[in-house]
Amino acid sequence: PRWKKSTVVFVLGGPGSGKGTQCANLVKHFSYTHFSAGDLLRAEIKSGSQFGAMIQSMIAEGRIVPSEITVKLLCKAMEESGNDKFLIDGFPRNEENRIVFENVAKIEPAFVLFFDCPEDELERRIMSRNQGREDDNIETIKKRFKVFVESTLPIISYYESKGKLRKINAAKPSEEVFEAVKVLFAS
Ligand code: UP5
Ligand code: MG
Repeated sequence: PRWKKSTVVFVLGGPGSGKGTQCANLVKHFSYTHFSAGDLLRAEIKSGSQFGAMIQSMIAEGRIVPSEITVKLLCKAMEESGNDKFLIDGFPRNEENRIVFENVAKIEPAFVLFFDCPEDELERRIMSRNQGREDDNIETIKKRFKVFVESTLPIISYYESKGKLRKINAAKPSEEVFEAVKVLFAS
């Protein structure tokens, strides 16, 4: 399929770091299609899939859903999109995610955006939004932070060691963050 030769940018950062916000900004200026792995998983729960209950309980605990499920959803979304440039937001979250994606999709990211932001600011942002997400409560937020530090930070270091990491200070106002992000796509 056409998407196998696609350009992929992974968008990583702690919970509430602005991945979704900045991807929404990017698609207005550049010809990328945005997929949030978390959004795809939440849609899978709503669709009545056989894995729905399992996915739901894992998200409620801030745990990382098995790679096979997430990678399948991402590949299906890419295939159906008709585009060949993708922002993949919130994935890969651990080494297993990264390896399964590489093996199944056979795509290496062009680069990896990392939205760096202190935990207290992330907590403020998540607690002050009201989107009805089941994982937006203080207990689950703490678990999401812990999983981010233990499982996702090593992935970020991996891409840094490969020279693929583009680190952005995400603690600034959204417009300023976007100015820094835009530059990376303009070149
Ligand atoms: N906001 C944004 N930018 C701001 C700024 N610069 N200044 C001030 N406020 C800012 O933003 C969060 C909030 O902050 C919003 O109210 C926004 O207006 C404001 P948002 O853009 O939504 O941040 P984002 O990083 O997208 O936050 P999100 O909560 O979506 O991140 P998570 O990584 O926690 O959530 P995700 O949906 O990716 O994953 C949820 C769960 O799904 C995971 O915990 C896991 O259980 C599961 N999952 C997997 O298992 N595998 C996957 O591959 C992906 C997810
Ligand atoms: Mg998001």
